[in-house]
Amino acid sequence: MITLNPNQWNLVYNIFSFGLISMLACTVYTLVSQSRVLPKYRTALVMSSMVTFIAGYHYWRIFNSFDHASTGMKVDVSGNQDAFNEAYRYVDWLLTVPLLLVEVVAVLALAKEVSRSLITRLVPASAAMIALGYPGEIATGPDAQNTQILFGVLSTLPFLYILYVLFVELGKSLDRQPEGVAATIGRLRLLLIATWGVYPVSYILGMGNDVATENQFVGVQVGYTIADILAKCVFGLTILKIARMKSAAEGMKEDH
Ligand SMILES: *C/C=C(C)/C=C/C=C(C)/C=C/C1=C(C)CCCC1(C)C
Repeated sequence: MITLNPNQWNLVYNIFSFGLISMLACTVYTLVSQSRVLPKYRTALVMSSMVTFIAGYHYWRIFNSFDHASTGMKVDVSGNQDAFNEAYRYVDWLLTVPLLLVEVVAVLALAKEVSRSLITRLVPASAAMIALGYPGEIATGPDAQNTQILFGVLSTLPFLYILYVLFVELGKSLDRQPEGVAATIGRLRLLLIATWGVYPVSYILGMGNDVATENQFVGVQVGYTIADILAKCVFGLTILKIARMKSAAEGMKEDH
């Protein structure tokens, strides 16, 4: 059990609620925007809608789990049956992180074989990154920190590999893209690294032996939620913007 002060408890409660509605609003927005881009870019928008829909569902579960685990300002973080369930987050990431990478590849509309080769490397690496992070995330007890460090390092290996593929491998195919497109993709990658980089930082915030302190719990939950909103909603809106720019450049007329 940890005992939050009323401000901390309200902050966590409200940020989960904000995360939930952000995901739902983005899902609707990207869905109704389908007709504003050329058909070849619609897959990227479908991926974005799926990502925020899946995340919206999990924020609903996370929100309820927090409410359920609370008795007044006391929150059960023991990992037992009625405790706050951190697994929803990792199940969410296991599904949404590979989809986000497919979303990036889809909006680029590269040659089929290039897309396939990127996806077959990025998807397994991202699943490994999340799966390896989980044992570290849930570790508690007197030696928890060793487990957290071990799995944090293991999870960082596929993370670095993903960055390598996005920056080095993808960079090669960018040379063959028109000037404006290459610049936009460059900005998309920067947004990705800036937002994905928040996750390992939040993970480190939560490290330590025995049960997390109140400040650690709040820091980790707020950090992950803000990162999710940036990496899924803001990212999805950027994908939409790129798809619209490319559609316009390829001769699509706006009908309003
Ligand atoms: C929508 C959710 C996203 C984009 C989640 C991304 C998650 C990561 C980039 C997590 C990375 C981690 C490490 C690199 C090491 C420590 C453990 C993780 C799983 C937090």
